[in-house]
Amino acid sequence: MPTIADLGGLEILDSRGRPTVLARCTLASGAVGSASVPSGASTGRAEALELRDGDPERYRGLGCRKAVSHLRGELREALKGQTFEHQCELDRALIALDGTDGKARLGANAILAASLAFARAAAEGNSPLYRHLAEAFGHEPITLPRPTVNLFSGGKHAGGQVDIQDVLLIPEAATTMDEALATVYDIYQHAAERAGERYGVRALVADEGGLAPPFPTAEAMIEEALEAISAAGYTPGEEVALAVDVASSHFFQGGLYRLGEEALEAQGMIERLLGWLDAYPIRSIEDGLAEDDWDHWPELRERVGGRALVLGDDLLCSNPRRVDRALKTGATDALLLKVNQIGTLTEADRALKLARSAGWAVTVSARSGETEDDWLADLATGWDGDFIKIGSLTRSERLAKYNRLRAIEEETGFALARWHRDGNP
Ligand code: 2PG
Ligand code: MG
Repeated sequence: MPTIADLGGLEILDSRGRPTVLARCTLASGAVGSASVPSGASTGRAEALELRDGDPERYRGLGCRKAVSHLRGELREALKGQTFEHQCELDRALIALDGTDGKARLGANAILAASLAFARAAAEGNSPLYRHLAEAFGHEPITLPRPTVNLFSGGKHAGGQVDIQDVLLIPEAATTMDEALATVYDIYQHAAERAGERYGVRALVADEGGLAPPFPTAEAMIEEALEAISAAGYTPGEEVALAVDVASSHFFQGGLYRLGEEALEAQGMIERLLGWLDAYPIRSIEDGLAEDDWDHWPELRERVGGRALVLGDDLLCSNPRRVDRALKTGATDALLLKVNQIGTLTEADRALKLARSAGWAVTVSARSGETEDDWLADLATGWDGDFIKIGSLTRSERLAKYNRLRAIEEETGFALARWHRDGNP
């Protein structure tokens, strides 16, 4: 039975060079686990609070010393010597200690770091983290999540040269992680060369490692992805398909979707997305509508009619209450799971199980600000994610997770998940 002997914290820097939180948990058995938490840029308004120091003299207010001091102080004092038989008991204690709705007092960054570090320590010496997370939450994984890999970036991850945030590759024909990554590498290289020839920006990459040429329109970005797939010798829509993260909350202003030169009402935005589905092999549309546009999401889902996943990120914020609302209103049929949006493993698992109860697909996702920690790969495998979204095959904070997936693949022999709407792979 894991008893916490000590808890510590450290302010470290994420992939944007901004401070974030690392927690270290020592158990009475001597096992030690540490974990660091990521941070978003295109955040949803309903996300749990990421506690920042707000001191403009230091990291422009983004310091995490307060969050770290909570780990070293209040949380350490409260948890030291306590035994938690199950992860959910610790998470419940963390939530109670914070005492606010959105982890606004101690900070979701401190709380999640503690939640994850405890899981790591509990797994240490017993089983690999993916298996520990599976067993702790009653999942029975038999596959690896299929990677959806960022090729082109726009929006808040790339300085807004194109409004939509991501065009991602889904290596659909691949049966192994090994094959999927090799396929994506090939296409990325072709896309980089083509971007160099056309825009002279071969090497410039965005926050998640995606290429960020100054495409004139979102459509041009999507079409260039299809060209790159073909140039690499793959058949778009057969071997490799696309996903898009429209991240439309971030260009929704004054009730209108400001896409390029246009200002579209929700109806117009829905028509635009349906037009993309007609024209391009897109399997998943993330945040096609804005985070508070609840009225129109059910129509989007209905009119998409199962042709692509209607994936909720900012809309759902991995929050069981919002997932429940989406479930009851028929707003989406897929969950983007980012545990730092909600702040503990237990609450994230609740959101996932709710989504699963309605037959939704689940994409487990990294954030645009990441660390070299690789727990996401274990989480996505252990919790049986259909897809995983990490970013491009560039930048070590992304590669740490891909490489961990390769190691898990080697160890388990799991093939890639194959999502089917009827749930029968
Ligand atoms: C998203 C994520 C990851 P961020 O919108 O899905 O791509 O971005 O971490 O900036 O919220
Ligand atoms: Mg998103």
